[in-house]
Amino acid sequence: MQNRKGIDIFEHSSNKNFEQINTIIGHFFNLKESVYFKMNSDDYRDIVVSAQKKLNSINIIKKTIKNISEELFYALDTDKILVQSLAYLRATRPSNVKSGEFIQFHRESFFGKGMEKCFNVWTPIKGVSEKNSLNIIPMSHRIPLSKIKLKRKDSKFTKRYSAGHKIGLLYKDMIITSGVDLKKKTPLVVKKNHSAVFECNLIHGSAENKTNKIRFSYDFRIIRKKDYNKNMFKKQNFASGKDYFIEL
Ligand SMILES: O=C(O)CCC(=O)C(=O)O
Ligand SMILES: [Fe+2]
Repeated sequence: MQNRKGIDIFEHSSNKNFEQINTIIGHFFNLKESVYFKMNSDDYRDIVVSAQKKLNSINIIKKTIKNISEELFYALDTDKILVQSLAYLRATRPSNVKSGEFIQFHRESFFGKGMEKCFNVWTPIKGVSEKNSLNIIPMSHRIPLSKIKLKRKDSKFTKRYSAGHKIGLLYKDMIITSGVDLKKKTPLVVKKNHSAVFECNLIHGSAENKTNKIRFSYDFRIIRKKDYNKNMFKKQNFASGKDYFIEL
């Protein structure tokens, strides 16, 4: 982003996408919420994987970019971008019924080389409020990586190559132990029909769901072509089976 805060919020030029997304959510989550609250993690995550597949089959990334392209390309100062080959659907249950369905505070570069220059496109769908939204640490994109101390830990909730891994949950947690004042966390409030776009270096996460409804949102990453170096992304994206970043 060209602005100081490393974050911008863009309104979609049409709400047709949201209608389609809500139909998909309604189709895959057609039972009473209490049924999902009782489900074990494997069964629940399989449903999220299926809904995520459907969401990607309607080209949700392309449609989202199209809807915000005017402001986005202006902010990035280019329309030459690559996009993640798959969007993650987040369907986080209330934390009093299930834990381990949100990601701790992080930068994308904690998990993969080359991600320092990317941007997150994060879009709420349903049931998102300041009580369960993604949190950000304002201005944290300016903290040099060398100042941040991390502890790596196997996840208690998610195994590698599992359904959880497919929906973007981590099989290894990276816990920030110093260098960032996590007390400064602020909920990212994004209105209906809007997407937040923020620098991947802006520390974000900890979207624990303190409401009694499932929180639905989707997200993907983009990068300017000039900042992309294919050699940095040797691994394929496990969930899509494709390169991490692809042409729009
Ligand atoms: O929505 C979430 O819980 C995580 C989102 C995230 O980490 C991202 O968009 O990069
Ligand atoms: Fe993230």
